Amino acid sequence: MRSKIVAGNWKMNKNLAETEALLTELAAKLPDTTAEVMVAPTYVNLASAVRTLESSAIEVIAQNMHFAENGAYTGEISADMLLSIGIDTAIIGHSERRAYFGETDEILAKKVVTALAKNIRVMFCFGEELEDRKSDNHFKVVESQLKNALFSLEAADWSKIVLAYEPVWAIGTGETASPEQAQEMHAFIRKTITDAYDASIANNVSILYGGSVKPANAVEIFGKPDVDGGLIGGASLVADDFVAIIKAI
Ligand code: G2H
Repeated sequence: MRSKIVAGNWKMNKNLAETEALLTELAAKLPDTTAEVMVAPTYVNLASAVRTLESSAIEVIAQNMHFAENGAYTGEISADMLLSIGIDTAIIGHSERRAYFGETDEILAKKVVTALAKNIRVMFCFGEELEDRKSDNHFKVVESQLKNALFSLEAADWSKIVLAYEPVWAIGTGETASPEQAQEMHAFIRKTITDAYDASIANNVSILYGGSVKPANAVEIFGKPDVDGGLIGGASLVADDFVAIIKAI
């Protein structure tokens, strides 16, 4: 059975003191839930976040990682470095990494392979741009993003994959895909995985929706049968909003 997940992607927000304060507030306010709750603070604060949440059910995850094992990659962070501070899940392929840091499907495929080889769970992000949707190419784009980065994996690898569908036009814009648009795409993603692998892999992978999820729209989006939770940006930076979204699952 696939798990429900609510993850907060803090992006490049919150300094050390702010990170500790928000995590402490979140830990205190965390509602009873069967969902996995995760937060991804900035790299420099990951180790301290792990310590702050030591006795909380909230899991700390990374926003990114490099595909190389180690070496001359100035400014990058390896899988082993994450593991060494107790982090075993990484977001890979966020659209901001693709758009601003040149991360191609090919690079992302290498990151996924490295992460899985290190037993790191991958939260793989993908989604079409506004132009793709306007030209009715959104299914084709999503299919090719999945195929290029994930469909060379072995069937067994899929137990360590979480998908996050994030239409780029809905990220940080206040514009959200309608619950129907989200459901339509999530069902398409499951069908694409069924065609490439089989129905049991497709039915067991958690598919999160991301893109301007707020307390006001979370219940409706999470209510759709193929939506297993959300990757939350802006609204995860305010404890009460993130808690309200967790309650919506
Ligand atoms: C999409 C999302 C979190 P936001 O990037 O990954 O951000 O909720 O601010 O649109």
